[in-house]
Amino acid sequence: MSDFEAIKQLDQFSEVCDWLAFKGWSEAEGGNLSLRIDKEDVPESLRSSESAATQLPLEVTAIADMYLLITGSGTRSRDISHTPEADLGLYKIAADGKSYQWIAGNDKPTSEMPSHCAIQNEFMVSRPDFRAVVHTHPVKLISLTHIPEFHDPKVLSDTILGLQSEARIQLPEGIGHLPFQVPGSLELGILSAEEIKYRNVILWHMHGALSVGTSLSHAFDQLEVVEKAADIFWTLKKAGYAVDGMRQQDLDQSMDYFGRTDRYKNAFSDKIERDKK
Ligand code: 2HA
Ligand code: ZN
Repeated sequence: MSDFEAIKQLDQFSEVCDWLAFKGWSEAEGGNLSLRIDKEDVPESLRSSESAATQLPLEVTAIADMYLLITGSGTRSRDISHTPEADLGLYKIAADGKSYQWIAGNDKPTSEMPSHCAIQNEFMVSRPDFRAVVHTHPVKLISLTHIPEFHDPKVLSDTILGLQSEARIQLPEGIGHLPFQVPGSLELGILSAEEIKYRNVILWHMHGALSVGTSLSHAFDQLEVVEKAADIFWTLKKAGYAVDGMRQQDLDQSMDYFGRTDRYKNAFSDKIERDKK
């Protein structure tokens, strides 16, 4: 076994990539993932690197000297569990947060590297127990972004997460929607990093979904919950039924029972504040 293969998080990584492929969410080369790995979990021989520094288009000082495992550009979700060392790269962020060094495995990171770095940086600033980012292309979620009224994330969240009685319990802060940005652009990364301060799942307009969590499995779980709720939406629509969802009193009672009322009621207060500016 190589030192790279000794990274214990590879199993979690492979399992989630397999599922993204099984679900049909990460078609062809679509989707990408990253995971912050604590120094103690990086095999000693892989803790430093002699490779040349690659400049980042943004400064990520909160993750200075930290390690990221990230999918390679052009890699396929369905291949990753078979060839993890060829498809996943281990990187170390420089001490000044302005560049990164490749350490082992794949050496050409995903085009969404700026988004992953911006989000990983934001985790350390505002929610340090978070360490995983999953981006993928679930069809029922992308379809929601084609509906103009869902460009308001409160309408989107209240409609979709009200269709199954546990969805809002899982995601009391709702889900976000970002207007179109060019895939892989720095703007997409910066806007995503701002959104994930408040919400764990964001839809990227006519592109896909982003989910963040304390582990890759946590991020994947949330996508399953939201995609299932979206599936209910489209199933009812296709059958010609109204999509009314849960009664408000049932939702309120559930939020109260699970101690989520404040998180639910304050769900979009950040957006109201930002819209005022
Ligand atoms: O990595 O999905 O958004 C392929 C993509 C880019
Ligand atoms: Zn994508």
